[in-house]
Amino acid sequence: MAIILSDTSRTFSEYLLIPRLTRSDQKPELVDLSTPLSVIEGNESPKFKTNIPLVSASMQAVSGPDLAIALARQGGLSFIFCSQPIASQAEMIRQVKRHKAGFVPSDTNATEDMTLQEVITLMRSSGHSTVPVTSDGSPTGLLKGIITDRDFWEHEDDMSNKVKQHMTLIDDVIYGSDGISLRDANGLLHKHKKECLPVLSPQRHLVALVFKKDYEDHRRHPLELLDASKRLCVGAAINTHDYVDRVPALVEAGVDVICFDSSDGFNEHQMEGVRWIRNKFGKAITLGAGNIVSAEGFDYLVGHDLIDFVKVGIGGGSICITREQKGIGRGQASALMDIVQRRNSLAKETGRYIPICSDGGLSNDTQIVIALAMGADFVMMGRYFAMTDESPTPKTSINGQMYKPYWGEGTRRAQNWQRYSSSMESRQMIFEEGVDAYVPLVGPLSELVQTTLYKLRSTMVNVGADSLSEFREQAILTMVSEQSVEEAGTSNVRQFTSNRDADNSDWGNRG
Ligand code: MZP
Repeated sequence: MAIILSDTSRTFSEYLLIPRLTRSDQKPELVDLSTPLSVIEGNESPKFKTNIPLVSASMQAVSGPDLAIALARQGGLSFIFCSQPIASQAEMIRQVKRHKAGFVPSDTNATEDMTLQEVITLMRSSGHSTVPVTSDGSPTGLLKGIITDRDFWEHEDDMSNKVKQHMTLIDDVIYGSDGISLRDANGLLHKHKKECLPVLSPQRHLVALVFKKDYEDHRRHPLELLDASKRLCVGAAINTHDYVDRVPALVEAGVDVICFDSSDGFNEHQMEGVRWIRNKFGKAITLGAGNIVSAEGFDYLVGHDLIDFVKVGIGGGSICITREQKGIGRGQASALMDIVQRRNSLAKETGRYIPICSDGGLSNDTQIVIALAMGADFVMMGRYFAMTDESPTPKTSINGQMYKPYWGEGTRRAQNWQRYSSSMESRQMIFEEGVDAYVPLVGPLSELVQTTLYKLRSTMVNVGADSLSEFREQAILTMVSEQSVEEAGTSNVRQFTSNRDADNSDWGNRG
């Protein structure tokens, strides 16, 4: 006979944290949110950690290069989706690794023989008032000079004049050499009172520009997640069908972390893939596996000491219909607590600590806080990031409200790429496990993340925790009745402003 568990599948919204002593020296801004993504042996430091416990889901509608850059600048990590050809996923990884905060490729360039009228048109269309002049008008051509809107008077000068008659010649341009640090580049801007510094190769070809206005922006991102070469970090998802070709291409492109993307990772195919990757690349690469929802699945995945972290969650995703289509899954809180307990016993017995990612189903900041208090080291989210300006989908107006399309990886729409890919044998999709939907647009990722993190830090202070590991150790959670959930909202009062709703409600209703 089937085993019937005595527990009920629980979700995060059924729990609340009980405050504990807050010390007088504690402040939200002093809380450390860094968290491991790789196994910790004894007292050793993890080989990879993020500066905040948020990662973005490996989904077409979520983790493209722009979002990966924006999230890494906040201290988190994106997993670029694998439901695309290997070459395009590797190119997205390269785009993130190429992005050098503060060093931007020049997107508006002129040639010496352009007329002032042509340059004015160029400046107006790009919105830039400083334009490098290169031998061929390309962003990497030989730099001949710089022209700005202060080098001519639109209503006084002859607009048919050539750029070369008005530009600052290369010999008088202050520039930095390729390889210069951002600190030194900013030092040159400051010393010479310049707004823009071209960075040139030894042959004086244009490499990038550094702007004074970006300096303050850079100072605003103290938690940026950088690799040893000061490039932004990025993760990638892989599947069990083409990892033999995909993983080497991703490693070559510079990926920092890889993770199997599967709705059910308690699976021999995935373990074969894990073994293959470890045989080929050793322990240097940070490798995650999942998804699982039971201690039994955890034992299977971590049994051979091959993976760095596990991902927990089946069927909880906002666009997921796996539970109703296949009857498998588990309440996210129950799954997490079961696996955390097993992970903690393993750590006690062997000194080996496996980070856990709670993946999917989080619909407000409170649930992130509860997931982390329950033992997750970090959370993966799709809908949350899909709603931001930086997600890869177009903004769409519906009845005067702005939305972004958001669809599951288990939809025909997401899986359609296989039909055009030579690396994947096209598999027929008999039924879908996800839906195609819209989510409200909430604005820049930085604003959304900063609000979430401020709330998380405040709660950690309420519990007397200075770090996420202390938060997990000190958290006392209580289950709530339906009546107490009702009590938690406003009752018997009429609100005339929507501020409170906007702050506390699910992200979809913010703003
Ligand atoms: P959410 O943050 O939108 O609630 O959930 C995102 C998670 O849902 C993903 O990280 C992934 O684990 C899961 N997902 C993605 N596509 C599907 C699907 O089509 C899905 N069923 O369940």
